[in-house]
Amino acid sequence: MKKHLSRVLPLYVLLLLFTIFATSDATVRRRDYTIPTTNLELLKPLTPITRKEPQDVYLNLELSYTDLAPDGYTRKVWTANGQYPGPLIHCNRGDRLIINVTNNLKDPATIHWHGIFQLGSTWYDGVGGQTQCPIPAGVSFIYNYTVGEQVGTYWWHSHYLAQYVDGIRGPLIINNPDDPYLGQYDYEYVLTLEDWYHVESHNLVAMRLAQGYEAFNPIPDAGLISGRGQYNCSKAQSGAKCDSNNMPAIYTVTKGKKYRFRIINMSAEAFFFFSIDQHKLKVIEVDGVDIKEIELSVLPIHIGQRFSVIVEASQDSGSYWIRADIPKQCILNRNGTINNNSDIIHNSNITGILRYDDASNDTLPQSNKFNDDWYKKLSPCHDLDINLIKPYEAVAPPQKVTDQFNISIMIYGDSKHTTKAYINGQSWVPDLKNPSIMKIMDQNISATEFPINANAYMYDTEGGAVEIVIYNQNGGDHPFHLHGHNFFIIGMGSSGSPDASQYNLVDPPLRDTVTLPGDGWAVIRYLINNPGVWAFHCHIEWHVELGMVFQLIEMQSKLQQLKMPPSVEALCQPGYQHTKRLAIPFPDDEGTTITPGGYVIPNSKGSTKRLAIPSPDDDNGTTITPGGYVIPNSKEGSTKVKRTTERNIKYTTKRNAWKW
Ligand SMILES: [Cu+2]
Repeated sequence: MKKHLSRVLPLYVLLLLFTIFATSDATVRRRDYTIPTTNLELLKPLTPITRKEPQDVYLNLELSYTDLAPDGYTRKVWTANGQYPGPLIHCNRGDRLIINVTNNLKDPATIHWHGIFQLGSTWYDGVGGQTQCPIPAGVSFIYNYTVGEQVGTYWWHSHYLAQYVDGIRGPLIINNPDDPYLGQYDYEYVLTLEDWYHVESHNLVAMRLAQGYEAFNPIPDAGLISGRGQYNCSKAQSGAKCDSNNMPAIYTVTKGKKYRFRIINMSAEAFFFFSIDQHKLKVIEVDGVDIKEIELSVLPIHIGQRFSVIVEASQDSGSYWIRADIPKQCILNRNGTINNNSDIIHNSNITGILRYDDASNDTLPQSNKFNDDWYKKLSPCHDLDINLIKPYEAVAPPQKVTDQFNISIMIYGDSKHTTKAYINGQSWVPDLKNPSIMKIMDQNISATEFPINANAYMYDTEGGAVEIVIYNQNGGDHPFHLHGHNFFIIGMGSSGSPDASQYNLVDPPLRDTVTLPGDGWAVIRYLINNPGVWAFHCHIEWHVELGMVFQLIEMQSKLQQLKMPPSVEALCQPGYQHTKRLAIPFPDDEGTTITPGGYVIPNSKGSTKRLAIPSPDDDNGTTITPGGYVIPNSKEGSTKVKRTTERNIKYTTKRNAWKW
């Protein structure tokens, strides 16, 4: 019977194909897509911000569990405001973001603002074990910082264990009122790329770290574009709620118009080659820095990296594939690798659709992938050549170095056959109950006295410059992300070792995430101007869990003179986790409205009438005014205490200050 079937089946398939084509005039019929319940706002053009003046932006992020099916497979997603991807945060240069995070999960949580410098506000950087104690379950905490002079494309995500992989992540866009490319596009879109797992991250981490496990990182089940993807439900276990006809991300364009796409890779594991069939990408921004335009047909993007590209809707009206291909070489796999039966091994070409608004929505794109020199020039899992990225305003990197560090990266199994990642021989262990910031600012402990597994590297030369030479002694590629700064990439190589005479000290790219090639190296420099505790880590989340993290303690003596907001200290109080608190209403909540995205729209009196923002210890009566002052409670007296923020720390941030 089996033999008979195998002979007859191909005939049936042929007959079926013939029927489809014969009845559809050789066009491919639209699949009867199911509309997913994911966040739709990314598929709409950004509402332009027309004001020039900075404002206070109020936002509620409520973390909770929501059953969603981003790729058609329903699972418990860890969400902010019940949405996946999380709410889009859109603000202006200079705005103050006042974000009330209410943790209604059963686990602690933190939120990190990826790429934001936190100039003078390191305690709001959101790294558990480094810049704060995690927000306990049931507790609200307000992150309150300005984005300063930064503009461009960023994102936010949980920085507690591998929580962001379960869904707590979203875009953060800072509008530039003086955007040099403003006249060159008509609309803006945000587009996120994510790999997606059906198993919750804590289970995957447990398997990855299990004794005797010597294979690779968990293989994703699917890939998503702006939170949408497809999954072959025949692979799902029986009883799963699964729909193979999940609708992909569809971006609508009007012929003749130009679109700025802000592309963010928010993955745990995946590198992507991004492209749109028959539409060239004019790259104008890399990791928050405007660059001289480069025209590409395909864009390499590793985890944590961002690009803005201008796409002109200049082709024949129709539908075109948006492609996010994961090259096979970039998902390491061998026998025994977690989830190595995943469909993504066979189909790692993730797709969305670019559709002209006058095109029929009845047909699937029939466009073909670019087949030009760019694919030959680019190597899988590696960054865009650093020699191609030229900042819009060329800025010279520091010519002299005051503090130099050599860092080597390794991954290997220890004597107990447990795989760990090592930074100069040490695997990072977070001290969640007493993070670095508390040790330094609260207990006056110098970073030189930190335990060796804190992986702390210290420099205290105000106005000096750091150089970090990172050697990758592992064969895999690692996208390293630095908090608190972006950096000049003055050299990079896939083999050999750095040669200082070859460094670009004239016009190197500025990024905050650099991919270390397997067995290669990179050399970065940046100015010492932001006192804080800054994580530097591989953004492959599984490698973070293996310990591929170190922390840079910048200007400790300055840090010790600053005063941390009491609300941050309060998170570390023993027993704090037992205090059940509900969401903190913003003070003028009478008459305000909160949008589905969590934005607080002021009442008719206007935002200037807002009096005070209660901080999480408002039980004690402490308040923070919009001016950034902490008003202590009655027990501590009513004297206004000036809060230490960037407002009373002087920095030279002028661009020409980089010249030495
Ligand atoms: Cu890594």
